[in-house]
Amino acid sequence: MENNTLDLSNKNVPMAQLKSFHDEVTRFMMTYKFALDEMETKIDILKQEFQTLHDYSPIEHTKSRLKSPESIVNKLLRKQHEISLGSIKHHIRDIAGLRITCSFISDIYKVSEMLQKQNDLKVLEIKDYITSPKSNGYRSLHLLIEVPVFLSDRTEQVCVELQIRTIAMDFWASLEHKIFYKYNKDVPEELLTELKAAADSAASLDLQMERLQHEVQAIKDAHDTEESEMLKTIHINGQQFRIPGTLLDILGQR
Ligand code: 0O2
Repeated sequence: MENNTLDLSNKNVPMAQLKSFHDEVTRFMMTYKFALDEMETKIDILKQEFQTLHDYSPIEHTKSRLKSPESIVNKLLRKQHEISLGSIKHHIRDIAGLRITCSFISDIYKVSEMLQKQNDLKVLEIKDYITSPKSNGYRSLHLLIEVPVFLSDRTEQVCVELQIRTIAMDFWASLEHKIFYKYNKDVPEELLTELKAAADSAASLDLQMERLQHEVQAIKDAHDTEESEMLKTIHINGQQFRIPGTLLDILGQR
């Protein structure tokens, strides 16, 4: 083992070397967990702030996951890269994954913009599978983000993959994922066609919900304007009061 590279073909790796590699991997994986913790805190802050100020949050829920060492090694082998920590850091950018589920498509872009504005985060890549869905119907907004993780003796820039999607997109993707693995990635053609049709239905449901949300918002805005126009400000003994204009009419103070 040199430069944290483990030679998988060598069946006689000394125990001490294996232990040292294990410790290195554990420290390495911890930085991804910390990056996820930071991102989850950021999302939670946005969620709470929105909920408090607007009585509504664009974020429904989040789910994080760390890629298992087994899937990391499998991905490296599949892509024919060397098995080392440097190689993992360089080639596997979805070790830390955070999925954010929103109610509406517009919320996805709202959340993405809010995160892009945070100046401690660096956006490395954006893949918009909503404006350009994959051929199987997969839709989601992917952001590859570098998060600074402040450790005791250094700061590590750690990559986190964000997938932001609606509830309908998430429902479709989790079912498609299950089917894909059930058929060992060899899904029958007719099922693929049905899955594509289901993805299109989910997309049109998202559009319909977005339209409904705009209508509800317009009604609420009109109602709020009407209410605020009806309230008048009066001053009594230096103090300011907001009371309905009709009451002022009755009191003859208008
Ligand atoms: P898991 O188990 O969710 O982690 P790469 O990451 O380099 O292998 P690529 O194509 O550059 O591949 O990445 P991309 O397109 O950003 O997609 C990576 C992740 O998005 C996948 O991770 C899935 O989580 C999700 N994804 C992408 N396409 C599909 C799809 O067609 N169906 C579903 N259900 N999910 C998809 P993993 O590692 O494949 O899986």
